[in-house]
Amino acid sequence: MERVARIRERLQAEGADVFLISNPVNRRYITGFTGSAGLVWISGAKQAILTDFRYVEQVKAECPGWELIRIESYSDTLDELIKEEGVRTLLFEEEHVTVKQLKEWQERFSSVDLQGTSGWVEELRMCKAENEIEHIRRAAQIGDEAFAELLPRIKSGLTEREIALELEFLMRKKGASAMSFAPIVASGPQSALPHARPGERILTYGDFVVMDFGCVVNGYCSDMTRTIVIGEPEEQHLVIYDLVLKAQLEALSAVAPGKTGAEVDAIAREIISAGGYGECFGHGLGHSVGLEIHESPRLSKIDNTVLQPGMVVTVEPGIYVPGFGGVRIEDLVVVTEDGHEVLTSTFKELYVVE
Ligand SMILES: [Mn+2]
Repeated sequence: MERVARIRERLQAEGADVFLISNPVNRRYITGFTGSAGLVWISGAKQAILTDFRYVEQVKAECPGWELIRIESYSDTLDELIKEEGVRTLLFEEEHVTVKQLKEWQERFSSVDLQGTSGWVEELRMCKAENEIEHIRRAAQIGDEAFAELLPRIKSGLTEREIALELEFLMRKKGASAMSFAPIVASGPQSALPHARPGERILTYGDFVVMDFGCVVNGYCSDMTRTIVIGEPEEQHLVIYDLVLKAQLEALSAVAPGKTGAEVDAIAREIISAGGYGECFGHGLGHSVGLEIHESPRLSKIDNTVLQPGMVVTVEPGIYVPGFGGVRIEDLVVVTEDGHEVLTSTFKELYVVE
């Protein structure tokens, strides 16, 4: 209940009575409830989950220590709670309440000061506890194992879609409950699009093939990317690949508590720029990963958050040359007390499909 205590401290500091959670991911993080509908009410005196008939038994099983309030109408229940607790100031998550919802609350609870907040739970989520890291570690391991099984089967003549399907199948078979996102398999000129969708393109000699994928274990995501080449690489393949790999290794080794995301990003960016491909690396170096695939802080030019132990981030520089192809290499890494631990264990030397 450490997480609720942190919310209550903040409520007190703000002089507010209630914090209302409507983001499903934050709801899960704070209460353990994995269902798809509900509100969380945290006041000084009460911590309750408001949900409907469908989730009553699930809340009882998943959320010891939480009061369950079964609703017929959320607004009616909120009205009752506001009166019961004499609420004057209610804080809500402004990124997860619609304009329509807010208008309804403002009309109905006209005596209450309704204030939007941003990032309260997301900030708590930034540093992962050991059990959260354990789930991410397992998800990363499944990604490694799936890739190791897939790799010897990749050959020219297969389509991107067939490879993506196989990756998904292997990860599910090894225990993943879902994909972190639909796997990206991008070949040849398509690999120059950082977030290409796998299509019917057939793998051909001379192609780079970028594979970016991850899976979910107990709600927690993993993320990794490897790039291979079909047939003997040419000079440009080798130059680009080596540059991305060098940038990735240098940036990865710099990940440590006390560094900022911008500092780690700059290490990779300088290497790629010095190699003459600065214009071809147009995205940030990485992002945090947890219950969601993209979390804060980011490793990017514009994020000055100081890295702390327990943060889990990706390091994924890339070079994308329109018409030719692209390379991205991505590992998942935990910031530790004295540096970092890399969760992705797949090799990074250029793999050539004969
Ligand atoms: Mn990523």
